[in-house]
Amino acid sequence: MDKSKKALLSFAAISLFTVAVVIFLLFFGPISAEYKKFKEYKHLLKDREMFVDLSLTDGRAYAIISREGRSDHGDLLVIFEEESGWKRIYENDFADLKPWKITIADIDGDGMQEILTAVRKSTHYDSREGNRLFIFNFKNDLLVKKWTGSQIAGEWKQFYAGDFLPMKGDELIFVQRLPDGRERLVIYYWFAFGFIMLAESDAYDNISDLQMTDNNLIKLEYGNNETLHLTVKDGRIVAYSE
Ligand SMILES: [Ca+2]
Repeated sequence: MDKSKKALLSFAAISLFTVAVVIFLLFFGPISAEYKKFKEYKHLLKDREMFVDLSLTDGRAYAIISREGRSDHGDLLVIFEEESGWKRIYENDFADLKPWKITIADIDGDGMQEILTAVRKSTHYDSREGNRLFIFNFKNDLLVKKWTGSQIAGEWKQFYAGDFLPMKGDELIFVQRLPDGRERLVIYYWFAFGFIMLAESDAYDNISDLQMTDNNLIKLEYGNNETLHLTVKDGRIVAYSE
């Protein structure tokens, strides 16, 4: 084979490889972090159990697990602790609640972490099945209910917790569904015994993710891979401009 053919072949091979990598990253990039985490901790599971969500903090792993191996919601809340190897230190049957998200935050800023779970259920006030927030503390080896809300943020599809505003404790951001199919962000903070709404945003199409990136800064992903930086100002969540 002459030199130019060889060069052409290796060029083709490199191009093909690059295209394959780009396609792989496009399709599997966004889910890989979560998938990797589930895979890394898979050895903690028994039988047909599968992680629905997993939150790691301070030597503990808080998990929503499905005993039947389904991924849309779980039926068990499990806490693992690392002390010369991981141990399952607590579990609670959540079968009636259809839990699908777990995250750890200190909502009231007292130094004790809260366990925040998104569950899917109907309530006394609303017979339709919808997303609700349940908040617990894990105290003296028991799960203690701190707050359960049927009336927060109306109809919502996702929530995030993080400390990006000056008030005490972590704030909550809900992605609220509006009657016209669009979505908006609503921020709540803890005061005394419950949550107070702080601010809401304009409506956007298909909010897919957000990060609280800095002091009073939210990076929003919405629509067709669009990104926007938002900030809280005078009770509104508005576009950030420098
Ligand atoms: Ca707390």
